[in-house]
Amino acid sequence: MGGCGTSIDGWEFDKTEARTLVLIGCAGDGKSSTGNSIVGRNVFRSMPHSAGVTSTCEHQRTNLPNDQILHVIDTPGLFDFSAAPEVVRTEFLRCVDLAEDGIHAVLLVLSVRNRFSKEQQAAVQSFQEFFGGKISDYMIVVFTGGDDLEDHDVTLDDYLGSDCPELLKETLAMCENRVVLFDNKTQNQIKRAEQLRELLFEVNLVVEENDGKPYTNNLFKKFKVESKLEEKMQRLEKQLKMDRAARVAAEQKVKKDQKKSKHENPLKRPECLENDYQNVQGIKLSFHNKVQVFRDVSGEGRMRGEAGLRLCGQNG
Ligand SMILES: Nc1nc2c(ncn2[C@@H]2O[C@H](COP(=O)(O)OP(=O)(O)OP(=O)(O)O)[C@@H](O)[C@H]2O)c(=O)[nH]1
Ligand SMILES: [Mg+2]
Repeated sequence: MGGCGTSIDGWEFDKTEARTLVLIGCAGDGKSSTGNSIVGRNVFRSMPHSAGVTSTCEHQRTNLPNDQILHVIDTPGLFDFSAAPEVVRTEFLRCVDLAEDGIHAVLLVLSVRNRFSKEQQAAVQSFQEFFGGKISDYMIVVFTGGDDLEDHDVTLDDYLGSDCPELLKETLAMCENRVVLFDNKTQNQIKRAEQLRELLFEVNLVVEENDGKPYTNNLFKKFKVESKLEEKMQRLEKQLKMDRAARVAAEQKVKKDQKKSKHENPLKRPECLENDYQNVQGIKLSFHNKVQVFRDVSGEGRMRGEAGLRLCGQNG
C-alpha cells in the first residue's frame, strides 16, 4: 500500500491504486473529449459537429502526478436509439473484457446542450438490466458543456434544479446523485485539475461503497447465472402451485365419490372411485418428482431454498 492509504470501516484502501473508468453514452455527447480531459492528452479522436466518430472501444492509460494509474475506456455512442441491442451488448462485453482488473466506475456522459430523452433513459435501463442492478452502484453521471453553462451564468445545481425533467431525475437517483461537470474546452489548467479532482473524489466514493471490488466479468457471469436460475425457480414454483391445486381437487372428488358410494352400496368400491384413486396417486407422484427438482435447483443456487421446503412441508 502506498502513502495515501486510508482506512474506512476497517477496509484498507489505497488511493493510488489503479482505477479503470469506462465512458458510456450517446454519440456526440462528449465521451472522447471527457476521456482526453481525464488522460490529459488528445488520445481519443473527437470531432466537432460530427457524430459516430468513435466506432469501437478504445483503451488508454495515464499516470497521475500522485502516481495513480488511470485506465480509461472510451466507447462508441451505444446509447443512441439507432444502435441494435445486440451490437450494444457485444461492444459493452468487449469493454468488460478490455478492463483486465475490472471496472471501478462507469461514467455516463450527458451533454448539457442536449435534452435527456426517453430513448436515452430506456437505453440506460436496458444497460442496467443487461449488466445487473449492481452496475448502477458503479455509475457516475458526467455532464459536458460546463463552458456553455458558464456562458449563461448557470451552475450545475441551477441546471438540475426545479426544472430538471423527471426522466433525468430518475436516472440521477439511480446513480445516487453522483454528478460532476466537465468543461472539455477550457485551457485553464487549474480548472482542468479541479474537475478531474472532483471526478476522482466520486470514483473513490464508488470504490469505497463497493468495498473496493470492481465490476468484473465474474460479477457479470454470476448475475447471468442467478437470473437464469431465478427464472427456472419461478417456472417451477408456478408448476408446483398448479399441481397442488389439481391434487386438492382430485382428493376432494375422491372424498365426494366415497360419500356417495357409501349411500349406494357400502361394501362395493365402485369403478369410478378406483379411477379417481389412481388419478390422485398419479398427481401425487408427479408432484413429488417436481418437488425434488425444485429442491435440487434451490440447493444448487442457494436461492429460495426455504420457500421450496415450505411448499414441500405443506404438501408432502
Ligand atoms: N463546448 C463544449 N463542447 C464540447 C464539450 N465536450 C465535448 N464537446 C464537443 O462535442 C463534440 C462531440 O464530442 P466527442 O467527444 O467527439 O463526443 P463523443 O461522445 O465521443 O462522440 P462519438 O464518438 O461520436 O460517440 C465535439 O465537437 C467536442 O468538441 C464541452 O465540454 N464543451
Ligand atoms: Mg467518441
